[in-house]
Amino acid sequence: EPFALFLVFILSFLFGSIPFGYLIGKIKGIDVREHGSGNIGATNVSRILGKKYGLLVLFLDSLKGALAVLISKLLGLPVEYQVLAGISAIAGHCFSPWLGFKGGKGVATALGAFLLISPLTTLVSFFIFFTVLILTRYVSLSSITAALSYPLLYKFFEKPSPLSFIFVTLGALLIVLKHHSNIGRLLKGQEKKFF
Ligand code: NKO
Repeated sequence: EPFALFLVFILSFLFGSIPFGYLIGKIKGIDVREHGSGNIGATNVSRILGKKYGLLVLFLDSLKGALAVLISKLLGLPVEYQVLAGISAIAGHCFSPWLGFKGGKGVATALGAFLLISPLTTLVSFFIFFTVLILTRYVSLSSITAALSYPLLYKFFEKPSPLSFIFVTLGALLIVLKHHSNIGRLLKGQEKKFF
């Protein structure tokens, strides 16, 4: 039923839109959007409030992406719709209505969502993320590399339908586009290293 399906995507978007990084900053009396990179993601929360809080945000932002996909899995929806639910959660995180349709960059939410879509692909791209991070110390570059390689790895490991492949590619592109200010800083050599 198209209407029920529509509700699943709305619900996924709403899950994704919960800005955990912003909320945890608020609890600590800080608007994380006014410090560091200005992002609400795990990396910036870690910069501002410390590793413990960064990991908490990473966990919660991933969890909401995983929950969105889990719901569509439990409803027995086909993979294409599961991917769309994941993308809805990523979009909710990137364009949160609670933050004036601004938000994060979607990496942690994609990690949780895509872990349920393709554990193998996600594990490998997690490894790519860490390799780039160890080599360059730029979280943004690591995220961008993981996102750009994700569709290719997904195609290789899962042999997805053309539609699933297109949806996953769109999700990855959204993440890359959301890093536009990081890309500008990287090109100018002004991006901050994480450690
Ligand atoms: O503050 O602009 P900033 O430097 O913070 O932050 C840039 C950063 C924003 O993202 C985050 C979340 C960090 C998550 C770290 C764990 C990531 C492991 C990713 C592997 C899988 C990725 C899947 C992509 C699917 C398309 O970038």
